[in-house]
Amino acid sequence: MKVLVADDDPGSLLVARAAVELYGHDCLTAADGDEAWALYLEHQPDVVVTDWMMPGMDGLALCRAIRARGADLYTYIVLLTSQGSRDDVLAGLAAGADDYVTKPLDPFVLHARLLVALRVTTLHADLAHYRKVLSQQARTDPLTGLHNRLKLSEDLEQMHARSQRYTEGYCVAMCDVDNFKSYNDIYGHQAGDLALRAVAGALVSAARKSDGVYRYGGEEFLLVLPNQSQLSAKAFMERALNTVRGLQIVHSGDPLGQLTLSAGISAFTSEHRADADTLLGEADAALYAAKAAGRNRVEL
Ligand code: GH3
Ligand code: MG
Ligand code: MG
Ligand code: MG
Repeated sequence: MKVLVADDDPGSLLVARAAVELYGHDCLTAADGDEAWALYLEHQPDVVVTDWMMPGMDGLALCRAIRARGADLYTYIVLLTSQGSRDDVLAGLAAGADDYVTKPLDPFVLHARLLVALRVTTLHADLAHYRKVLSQQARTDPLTGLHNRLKLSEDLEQMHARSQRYTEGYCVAMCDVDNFKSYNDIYGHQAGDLALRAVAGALVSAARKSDGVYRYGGEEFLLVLPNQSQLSAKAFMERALNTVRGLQIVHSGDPLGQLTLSAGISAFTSEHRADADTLLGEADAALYAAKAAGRNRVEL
């Protein structure tokens, strides 16, 4: 572990450093609270062992500053206190310290505390990792690997807020696979799943990095296209539909003999400052029009 020791008494600092290094940890030292805080920010140590009374920022203020950051990784804090100061101990733990050792420091006692510190920081790192994995999983569609509706609603909210502020336009495109029920009926659901994955991949490959591609529902996909006019979005979606046709997925139940996509587009512009739900409704209506006009096309 990386351990930061802060103490204004050079003798105590030496003893603490020797103990930390004896038990195989890396040690950083600070001669006062301000230096400790600067080193903390720079090096993100796993453990901080800090004296209470120091010039400048004292140990308690250091504890509070570390806890106030609420960083993803947990810093285990051990307070160095003088003997017989029971109130200090309570105040220190209340300020955010996890444990305390009394001075003069016994290297073995610090070693014992660092064992606990390792267990606690490892546990916190695991939790942070699982939180991240779960958060990603909750926003991902398992079949296609695309973003799902939860992520869409979050992204749309952000996109909308930004557009309101800077009056940047953006478009949403609702896509739906044509005659997909009969594709499943003819080729089976497993083949249907594979086709959906291929379509998702084609849409991603057609999209720019800043575009968002989401699985909206069963065989429905939604694209969020920032900084596009309705016309440029239409040209873009026509290319995307072409990319899907380029997959050449044979579909005997489709008039064209292959799997195709229909799309409807709606735009947020300075003249049409509709909220996200309205835009989705308009894109859906345009999609319906594309279906009614014969499928395999884009409508505004
Ligand atoms: P249209 O051209 O009007 O869109 O006709 P359609 O047959 O595609 O429309 P419909 O809504 O009747 O059918 C959608 C089909 O998509 C029905 C459903 O079984 C299928 N589907 C939805 N989600 C999945 C999925 O995850 N996997 C598979 N294999 N099929 C799915
Ligand atoms: Mg001191
Ligand atoms: Mg559908
Ligand atoms: Mg369909």
